[in-house]
Amino acid sequence: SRNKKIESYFTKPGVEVGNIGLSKEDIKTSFLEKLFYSLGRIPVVATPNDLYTSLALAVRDRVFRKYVKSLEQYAEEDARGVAYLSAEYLPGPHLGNNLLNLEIMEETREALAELNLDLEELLKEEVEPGLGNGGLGRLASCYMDSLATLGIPSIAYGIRYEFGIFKQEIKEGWQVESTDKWLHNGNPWEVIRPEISFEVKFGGYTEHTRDENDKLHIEWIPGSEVKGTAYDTPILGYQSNGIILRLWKAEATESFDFAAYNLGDYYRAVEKKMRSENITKVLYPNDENLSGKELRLKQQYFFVCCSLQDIIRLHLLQGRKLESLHEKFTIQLNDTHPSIAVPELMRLLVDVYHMEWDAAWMVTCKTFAYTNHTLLPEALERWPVSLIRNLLPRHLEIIYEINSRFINELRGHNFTGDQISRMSLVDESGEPTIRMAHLATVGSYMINGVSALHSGLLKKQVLKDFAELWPNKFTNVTNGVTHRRFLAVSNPGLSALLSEKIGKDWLTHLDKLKGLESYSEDETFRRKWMEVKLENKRNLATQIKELTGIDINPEMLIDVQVKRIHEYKRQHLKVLHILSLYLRVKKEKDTSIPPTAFVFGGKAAPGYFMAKRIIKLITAVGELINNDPEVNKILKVVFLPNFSVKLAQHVYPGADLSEQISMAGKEASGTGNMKFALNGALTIGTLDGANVEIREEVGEENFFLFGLTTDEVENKKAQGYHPYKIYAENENLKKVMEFLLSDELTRGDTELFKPIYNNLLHQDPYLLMEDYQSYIEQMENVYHVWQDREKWAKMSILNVARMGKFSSDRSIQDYCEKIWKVEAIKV
Ligand code: 8GP
Repeated sequence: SRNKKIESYFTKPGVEVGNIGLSKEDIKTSFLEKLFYSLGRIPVVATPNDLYTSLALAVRDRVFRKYVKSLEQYAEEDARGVAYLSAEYLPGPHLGNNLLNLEIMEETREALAELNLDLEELLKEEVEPGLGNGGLGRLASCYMDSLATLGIPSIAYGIRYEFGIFKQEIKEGWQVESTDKWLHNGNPWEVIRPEISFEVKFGGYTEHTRDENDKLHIEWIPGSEVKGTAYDTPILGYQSNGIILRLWKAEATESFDFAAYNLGDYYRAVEKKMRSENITKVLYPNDENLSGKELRLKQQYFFVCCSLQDIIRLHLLQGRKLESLHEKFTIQLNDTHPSIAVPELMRLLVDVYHMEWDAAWMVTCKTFAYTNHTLLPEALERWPVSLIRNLLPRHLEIIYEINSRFINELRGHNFTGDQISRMSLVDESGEPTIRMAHLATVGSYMINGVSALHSGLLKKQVLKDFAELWPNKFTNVTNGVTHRRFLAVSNPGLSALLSEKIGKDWLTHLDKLKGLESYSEDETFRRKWMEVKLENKRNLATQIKELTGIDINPEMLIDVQVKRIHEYKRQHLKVLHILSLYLRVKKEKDTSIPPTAFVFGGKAAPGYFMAKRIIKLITAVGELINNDPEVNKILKVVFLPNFSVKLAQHVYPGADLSEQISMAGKEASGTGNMKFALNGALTIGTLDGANVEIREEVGEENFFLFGLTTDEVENKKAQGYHPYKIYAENENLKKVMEFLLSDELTRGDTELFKPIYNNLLHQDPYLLMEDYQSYIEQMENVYHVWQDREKWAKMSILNVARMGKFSSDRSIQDYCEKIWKVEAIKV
């Protein structure tokens, strides 16, 4: 009856609880109410953070209002839903996005202006949650935006890291890391749910006993326990529903101190508490590389265990049986990081809920689906058997049981011994390890890669034998990005121009951009297009000045490569090109090169030696070029420190050229490539990841292609690759390479770039030497087109017009149709 009463508030037409109106006056009143009554502040003493927090709280009320509405409806319809499990999220700042989605950007701006406040200033105050490393985490957040917008019943689970991805500073040209204290000023977007908390066990041993009927019972006697508590952040869709991002924080269990306190050992009790809380202290900053650390496995199990218990709680709350879990929930594994969920669900069903193994296995493999995000061998997760035995003894038994049944099945299919040992969940070639990608594959009903090329390679390489066994379990879902954040919010100039020409439908149907194509022939439109771009370039130049002190002339060609620093992404190939230009200007007095600003940004994993050297190389080239009056009118080199979603939102709109130059076969998809093109940058790139599909969509004549294809790379490597030979035969490349060791660049420290030099000359695993010449030539072509601004503008318009496919709305629709079989419920 309590519920009925509350519901009646929502169902009575026109009746609202509290002040959640959307008019300027409503927003102003709410804002002041929050300042006075939630924060206890008056305007004269309010700090910028107080003002930002008040606005955020006022907006959050409106977001929650949408969320509770959707919740009501989802519950009523008893709909099938999605649980998204990801160890990483990179939501970016919430405020601007929520204002867009509530359609109150202008009302809010005006409300604040009447109070003599500037919305832009308050937006700057927000510290974003850096709870991810890069592509994978940002993708998860784009998908939340689309899940909410499309009205897909869903919930996303993850870890509430107290310290997110480290803060990057550049000191004397080197990356220096410091902790990211994103919660320092409080977090107005989250709500703690003290009563949604679960216990998570670690260590200990298992006890096997038989009852009077000879039925086996297995009990896990843990060595320690922690508690996970839910922190909810509502994520709003455009003009529509909201969904919840539920992040778990580790705490000590109530009983943590019991024994120790009784013994009067206060310090030991507190130490135990601290150890529990350590689990969610910090995000591992490795992108596409393993840390192999015990704490990382603890994090993975911790959040998976809490999330599965929560899913089961929600399922049972609706009065359903566990046997139907897979009918009501599908659980998406964002890479293998949450793949311990497979044995964990088995443990819950069999040990805790006493289901028979076969029935439990049926439910489990119909519940999970797995997305692979990388083929890099160093990123494929493997955990030592010994580590799992110590930390999760019961799970190891379950994994062995799954494996032995799986191997029996393979024998039944007449697989050879070789194939079986390749496919086994346990790799026994060295120290025994569990192959998490195999575990995820065996435990899932569908497996997908993130671009057409990558999904194909997944079936040819990493999961080849599995694809032969279960061809129908494999599919592709090409990544997408939310154009609402990455175009509507971050590029208001271009958005306004688009809406003026083709209306606002593109906000929910990105393929409507097609309507723009014909305007590429319209001279007046092209002029407006270029004006908008120039304005965005001015904005970017201002950011660059603020962050680095470097002056950029906004008229220059702005050529950008922002992404994690990794050898396979080949930031150093870009550097070789820049050096070739430098030598032309400096030594050959060539003044024909169009003025260009080369902008880099991205973090290197703190333990990744080569990546950190590459940053130093970029900044050293920058020092040399930016301070040389003979060169710096033509060339500028910038390294933007601490690349983040917030900074990215300034970068994409201001770019002319997007660098997507990874070695073919290595970049699973890429999503930055989509964000650039959506903002009118042209792409120079290889046939890698989603570049292939972007080029297909925008037309090959509107894309600057270079480099070997995946097949050519494979053949080259198979034949024996000799980078030194290429170097020796290319005079220009030779000069550029030798310059890496020059005093001019290294200021006498000739060892500085030797590791890069030697690596490229003698190993060159990512074929920079091979692709160098074709890259240089294609860059010449870029310059050639750039001289003809009308043509450039035409190509830019066509790029934007043809980006419809790369909305994350389309990706989520694909997931719904090809994998989840979930339907939208619009509120
Ligand atoms: C990335 C891929 O490298 C990128 O090509 C793709 O667009 C993106 O995932 C989204 O699918 N992979 C990762 O970010 C990754 O594997 N990160 C894990 C270690 C954190």
